[in-house]
Amino acid sequence: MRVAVYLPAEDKTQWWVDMLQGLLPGWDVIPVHSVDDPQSIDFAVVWRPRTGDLARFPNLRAIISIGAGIDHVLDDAALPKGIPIIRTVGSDLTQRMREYVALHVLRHHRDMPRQLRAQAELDWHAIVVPVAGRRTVGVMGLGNLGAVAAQTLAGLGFSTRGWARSAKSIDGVECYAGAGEFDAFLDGCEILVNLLPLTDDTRGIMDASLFDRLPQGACVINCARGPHLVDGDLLAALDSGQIKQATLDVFHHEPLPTDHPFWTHPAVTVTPHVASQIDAETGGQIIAANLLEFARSGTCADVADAERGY
Ligand code: NDP
Ligand code: OXD
Repeated sequence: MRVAVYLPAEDKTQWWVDMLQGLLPGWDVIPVHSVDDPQSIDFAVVWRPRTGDLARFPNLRAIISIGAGIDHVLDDAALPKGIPIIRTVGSDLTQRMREYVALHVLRHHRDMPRQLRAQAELDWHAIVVPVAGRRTVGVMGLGNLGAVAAQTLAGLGFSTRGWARSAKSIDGVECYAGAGEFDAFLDGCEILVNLLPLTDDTRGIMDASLFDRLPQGACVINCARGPHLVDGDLLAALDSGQIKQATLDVFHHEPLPTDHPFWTHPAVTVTPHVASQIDAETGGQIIAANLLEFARSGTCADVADAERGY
């Protein structure tokens, strides 16, 4: 079997090539830029492939996304149709996201930014917030990551809601489904976490109309994809006080351009797409196992639904 690997940084591509080669003895793993016989490629392992890279391989059996999202693959305007896309998921990823969501929800809940400002001003300023059970938090997206995040928040005692496309039942989480229940889900949500996949239906979902449906002073956390958020609408909502604080891990352009107002906004916390970056060695093992399973059986558990977009 021959595998072509592409990541935007060449040194990272070589690192993944070496690691996967070690995990797949007898296979041939090469960087996309070294492929001289495109017909021979069976699998492509990619993160943000360049337009047309994948279309070069006429005998491709599957595309492997180095990550849970497949939007970066579907973005390729020349993507060959009908090739299975396998996402990379696992307990390492869900655990990291669980930690990130708990950290930032608790930070907003306890108003840590205000508390830290008080310390900087040598101000003994006691902030007493409602107990978690009186704080309503909502998670948009109840898949691999969102369901675990919601369970974690419920476990911390928050009044927790979740929203997905289809109906769910998660212990301790009030679940809402579909566009028809979106308003009810948002109504009263004081801290909102986004864990949706980026699709035509969800692009721009975090806009002025969503912010207006949250209670005044709500906090938002975007750890899914940058284009879920309308940046200008968030800045306006922060300026008006409709939104009090935002934690953003993902952006329209990554790295976030140095002149972007989010970097210096006092009510915005920026993290560099690290909410849940899978440990590369664990990710490599998952990818190798998926490749072996797909080569053996023609499918594997982590094949995404490209039509649906996730
Ligand atoms: P899943 O595919 O497992 O789950 C997606 C969830 O979103 C499902 O519950 C789905 O509903 C719901 N959903 C999809 N479309 C809609 C819609 N139109 N309306 C309501 N709900 C919808 O995804 P994961 O949990 O694995 O990952 C989510 C996203 O997180 C990824 O796509 C990626 O963009 C991002 N991510 C970010 C990382 C980071 O470090 N910042 C790391 C990893 C992922 P249903 O269950 O009904 O289908
Ligand atoms: C992913 C990501 O999709 O890292 O896994 O964002």
